[in-house]
Amino acid sequence: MAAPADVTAGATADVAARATAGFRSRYAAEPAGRWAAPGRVNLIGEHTDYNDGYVLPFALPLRTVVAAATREDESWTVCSELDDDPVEFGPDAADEPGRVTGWAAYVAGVVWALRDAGYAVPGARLAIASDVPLGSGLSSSAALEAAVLAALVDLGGLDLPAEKQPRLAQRAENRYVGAPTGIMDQSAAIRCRAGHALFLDCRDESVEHIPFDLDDAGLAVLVVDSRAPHRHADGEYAARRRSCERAAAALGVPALRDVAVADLDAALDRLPDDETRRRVRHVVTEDQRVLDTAALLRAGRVREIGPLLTASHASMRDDFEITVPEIDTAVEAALAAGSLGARMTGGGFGGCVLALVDAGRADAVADAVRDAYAERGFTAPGTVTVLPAAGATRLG
Ligand code: GAF
Repeated sequence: MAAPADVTAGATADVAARATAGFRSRYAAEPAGRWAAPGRVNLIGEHTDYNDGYVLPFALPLRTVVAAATREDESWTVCSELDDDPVEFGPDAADEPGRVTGWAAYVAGVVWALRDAGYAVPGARLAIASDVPLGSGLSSSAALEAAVLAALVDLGGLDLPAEKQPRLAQRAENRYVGAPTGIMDQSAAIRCRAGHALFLDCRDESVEHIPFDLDDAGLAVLVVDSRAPHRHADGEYAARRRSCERAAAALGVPALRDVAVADLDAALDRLPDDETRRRVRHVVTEDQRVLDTAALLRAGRVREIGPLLTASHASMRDDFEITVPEIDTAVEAALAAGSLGARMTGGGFGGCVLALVDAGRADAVADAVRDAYAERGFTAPGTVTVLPAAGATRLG
């Protein structure tokens, strides 16, 4: 990410042109269309999705674009601007989770999930270009899944409405790729609306698009890419999930979402060890912070959500233990420089921080984070301001 610039304008045009150029040069043909899906930041609600709880992400103006066209035979070829070698697979590899690996697994996973659900997926050629940074916790994988899914659904004329697509894309990631993620990222990539945050109930997948008008409030969201190397992120994520599921079983509830904040102390008393108690406290209080944040946004009181964001960070740092020194440094520096609130966003162990700032302070806050990084000897962070953008769409 570059420097705090506003990436809202122009990003999609560029990346779409790159996807089209990639298609033409690889396949010597014109694509039938181009489909885009965004990365996301999560305003609040971390590790609540797989506990059947609440999340409040919004889509980024950074997108992945797939240029695609059908082919006669039942096979799929996919190329990416980040890889010189295209990947080709047929129904055998598509039907066996894990056979296609690396970045193309997300594409094969979508084909697998569609076929597994009984859809007649058309054979296709696809070319991918993306502005969503990889490995920064901004959900580049869900953006890829959502863009490929939108393309195949359209090209095949498949009857799969947008509200049913996130679960299918999540299955691709869980079952084909093998990552035990929840449903937040795919929902954000598919169901977000420009200018709104997506309030999602991860149990019944109902959504509310809540206006999140930063300009109107004189505010900006600064996203800081911590550039921290992901340390054991996959294993630690899976361990957190297992710990939550064990705790729910011990408490005799279907999921931690079913523990009310008012009953939290009594629930904690019934858990076997301090670590599990802290994991549960994070999830239960985080769900409540999402509800409180959503209520403030509905009331147009955007400025007041800052303390909830900061409390969410403390909970992730102290109770869920998913932050790293670079991330904590960025949050502390952003707060010291006058942010209204700041927190890590995404699964943790690296990734990005978001800070809610007065629009005129974005540069100063970004500078303060860079200075704090330099003092600690960390690799310089990336910074960018963002506005809530739209979910997956076919481009004109
Ligand atoms: C990752 C996962 F993919 C999401 O499902 C969610 O659990 C998130 O981490 C943490 O809130 O992005």
